[in-house]
Amino acid sequence: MGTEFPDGFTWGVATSAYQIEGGRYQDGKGESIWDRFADTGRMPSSGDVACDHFHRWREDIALMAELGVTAYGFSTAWTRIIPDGYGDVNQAGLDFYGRLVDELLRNGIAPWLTLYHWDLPQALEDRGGWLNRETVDHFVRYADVVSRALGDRVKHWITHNEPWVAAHLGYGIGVFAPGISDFGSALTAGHHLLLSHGRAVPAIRSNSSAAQLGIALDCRPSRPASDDPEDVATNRVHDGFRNRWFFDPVFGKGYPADVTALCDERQVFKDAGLPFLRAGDLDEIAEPVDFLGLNYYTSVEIRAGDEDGMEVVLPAGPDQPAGYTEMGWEITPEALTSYLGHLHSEYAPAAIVITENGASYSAGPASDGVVRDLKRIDYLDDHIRAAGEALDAGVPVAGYFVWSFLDNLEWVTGYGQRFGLVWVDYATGQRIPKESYHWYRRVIAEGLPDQTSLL
Ligand code: IFM
Repeated sequence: MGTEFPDGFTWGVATSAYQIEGGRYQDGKGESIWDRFADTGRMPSSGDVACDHFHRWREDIALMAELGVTAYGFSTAWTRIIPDGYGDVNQAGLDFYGRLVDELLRNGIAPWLTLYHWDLPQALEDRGGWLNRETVDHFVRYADVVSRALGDRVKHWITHNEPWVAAHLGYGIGVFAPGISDFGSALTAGHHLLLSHGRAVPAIRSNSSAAQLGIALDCRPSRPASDDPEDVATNRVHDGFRNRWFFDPVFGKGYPADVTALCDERQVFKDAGLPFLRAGDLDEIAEPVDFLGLNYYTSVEIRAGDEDGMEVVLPAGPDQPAGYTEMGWEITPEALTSYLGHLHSEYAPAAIVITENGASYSAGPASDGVVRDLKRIDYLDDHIRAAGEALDAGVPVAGYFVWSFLDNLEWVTGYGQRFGLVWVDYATGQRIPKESYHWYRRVIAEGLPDQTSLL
């Protein structure tokens, strides 16, 4: 017998603005670092049109309603609302999200609004981006503007999605926008992202007193390749840089001492310690939240000599060995169960919501038009079961969002990686619900079947 998910459990789907909206030049939208990254040839395709959700949002919400989700996780594009990140507010941008939220509510779907899914206004990047502490103030103002406008209707807010990615891929190794490669910069950007989270929480609360607030942290649970003390030590370092560096300060533990010691040892900032850290910052970052958002896809095995936390498993396309998705990510649902248990015992968040989980498989429409994405169903089934096991063991898992609702722009890997429950024909914009969509609809309506075995 599988887990019974309680009444009130949140079943959702998620997307992000740059990955689906398109509408780049519409209604006064400003330029983001991802627009610039695409324009300068740093990625194979741009999000200029993407899924054209900017025009097709009613159709998309109708598909969500049919799916039966109780929540939709999406992000607002800062540049639609404040085109330069500072300065004038663009009412047309706010109105777009206002219409979206109203339509969701009309369909009984709770909007879960993420303020930042990596698309920093380019005008702020020109002033130093997340390396400039002033960006924190601009973000808090943006949070205030959005929550003033939508806080009467939006009751679930996420400040940042995956700050590790924004900091390390964007400023540490430069494979993501804005394309800066400097380890110290990644730590600086990460700190300012976290500080802006902590400061935005009270700003949002003051505009939306009944709101539930959180942050969505990505993770790479890791295990040592062997009992060899060097593998064990390297694994600890990996976990420190990749996971604890973000989870610890959000939950009041500050930056992990073993990792800051390593930064000193490696002279990341010469002898300056952590120069971005000011008195009071850690208290602000630890502002209490109502839930922890967890984005989980995979876990990794670490051995001595591996990069200590900066691992980026590059996609290798559709010819992956069994046990891997097309992103080249190993399928490890058991690590989701154990990591949820670890988060519960280590940090005791009031609730944990799995804000992203899903798999990239390129299966498309067969000659009969049906998209038989059975591997995705298997992946989702395994992971929902894994979340259920944690719930059974007493972890307060309160919701689960599939990444993603639609196939969309998978950042620097372009449109080839498809995570959606709904197939998107990028030439025409046509949407085709995949078999996984129909399967998820039954899970939401009836619960998990005792066993799903498709492959
Ligand atoms: O598509 C991304 C999303 O933007 C953030 N989390 C991981 C997803 C899959 O790579």
